[in-house]
Amino acid sequence: NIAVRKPLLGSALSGFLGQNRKILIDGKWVQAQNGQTFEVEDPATQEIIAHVPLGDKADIDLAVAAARRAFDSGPWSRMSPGERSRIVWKLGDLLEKYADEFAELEALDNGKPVTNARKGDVQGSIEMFRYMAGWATRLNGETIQVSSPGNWHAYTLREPVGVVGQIIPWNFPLMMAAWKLAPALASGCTIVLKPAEQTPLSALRFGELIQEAGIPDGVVNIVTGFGETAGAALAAHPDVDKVAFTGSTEVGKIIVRAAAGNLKRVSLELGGKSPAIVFPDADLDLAIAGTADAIFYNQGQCCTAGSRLFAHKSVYDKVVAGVAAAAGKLKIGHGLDPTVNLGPLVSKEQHDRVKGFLDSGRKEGAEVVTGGKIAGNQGYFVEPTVLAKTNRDMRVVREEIFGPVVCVQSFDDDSLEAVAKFANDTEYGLQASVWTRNLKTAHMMARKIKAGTICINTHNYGDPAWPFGGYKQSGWGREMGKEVMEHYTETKSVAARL
Ligand code: TXE
Repeated sequence: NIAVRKPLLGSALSGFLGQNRKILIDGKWVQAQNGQTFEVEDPATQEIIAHVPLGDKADIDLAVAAARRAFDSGPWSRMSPGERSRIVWKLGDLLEKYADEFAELEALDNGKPVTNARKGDVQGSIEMFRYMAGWATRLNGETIQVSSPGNWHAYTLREPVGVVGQIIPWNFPLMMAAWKLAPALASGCTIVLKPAEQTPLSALRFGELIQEAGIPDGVVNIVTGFGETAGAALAAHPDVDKVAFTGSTEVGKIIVRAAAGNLKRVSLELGGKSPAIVFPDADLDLAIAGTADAIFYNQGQCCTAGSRLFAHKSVYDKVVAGVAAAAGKLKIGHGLDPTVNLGPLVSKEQHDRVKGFLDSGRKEGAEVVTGGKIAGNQGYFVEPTVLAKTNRDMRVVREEIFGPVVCVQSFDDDSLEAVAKFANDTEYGLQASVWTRNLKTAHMMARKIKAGTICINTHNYGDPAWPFGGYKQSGWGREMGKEVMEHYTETKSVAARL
């Protein structure tokens, strides 16, 4: 009984979808050079909701040239930090003004529940611009006490890195754009943004806010298109100084190779297979609700999703039953229905992929406690699924599924070292959560787990001030916090003989 329905769109949204969409290059909305477009689909109904330009290398070349001009001679990189800060702050205000429209657009394009889109994606993006606005006026160098003999005045300057190519995924389309654009703008860089082909709409709508905020032409260019063409051209472009990428580990490696041509700076936020570990002394109500949310939020399409659930033997049965019961309470349906909390997956490709993992889990002997099948006969829905009695050798435990599917394993070893070893038995290292009432357990585990972000009695945590990124094959560098500013600036050292 899946409620696949499409509520009436607000007039602003219908207006946006009703027009032919264009891409933003040098402050102008233009067609792709080849004149072609591609279809954008509502993943709940499989209806075509928009056509957007099929940008490729020719459009990327024009966009990079515009960003280069805007960086080298435009006012942006030379504007006073205070003025830049004010404009970045304004982007947050404008997003707030149109927040409901953006939430609906995300629900329609990605499939996610509109309530989550408003509270999570859109609010998170607003906060990101406001937080990063503050960094524009805080990019200070240092005076350096050099050890050379004689009189010296030595200091460092922080300068924007230049033209940045930003390639983003489809799981949080607006928020990924905000994570990328906000620090780049605050530091004075200029940008070519390529949204994911599955979800290009909110980035194009955001381009209108870029103009409304008064950002000079060419500072932000937005080109829609496919990864192998537009994305590859951007990653390889000799006039791009840095590429920032969020997506699969497989494509992350392709980006690194492409970037090697001119040794552009690279930051990568890639896949994950994050452990959620429930100790016997955990507040079980909190742990069950939290670990269920860790995997089912955003249909499991979070890079931090708690997809490997480890429960101590003494609480294993309760945790498995509790998470399965939480799955049963989720209302599946069209993301635009405000009462829905599990929407469809983003695309047919993702649907097929997750179905393949469900078949593989069953074949390899996992116990399907609940779910286990695709849902409905229209749209890309999957039942929230709990696979119990899984083990380290199964494909479902080793590979990122990126769907609402959790693999549960039990542990009975009381040594934290041994538990950390289970948690670390993965090529990824993006996030881990530890569920316990014991402070020592919590903070010792935080040290032992090889992951860029550790959550204690919570999961999928994020905040603009909290550095975010991965160990191992989950990526290079950190987004957010003051760490991200390192990636968007170069340090220049100056020494003067007095
Ligand atoms: O990702 P891709 P896909 C994982 C998740 C998912 C899997 C596949 O496991 O099931 O990846 O998803 C652009 N040069 N994540 O195929 O291809 C592409 O156009 C330059 C985790 O959709 O990595 C899009 O803009 N760019 C992840 C972006 O890369 C290229 C979120 C991401 O797409 C390119 C998404 C190329 N050769 C998927 N090929 C996370 N970390 O959150 C593709 N792109």
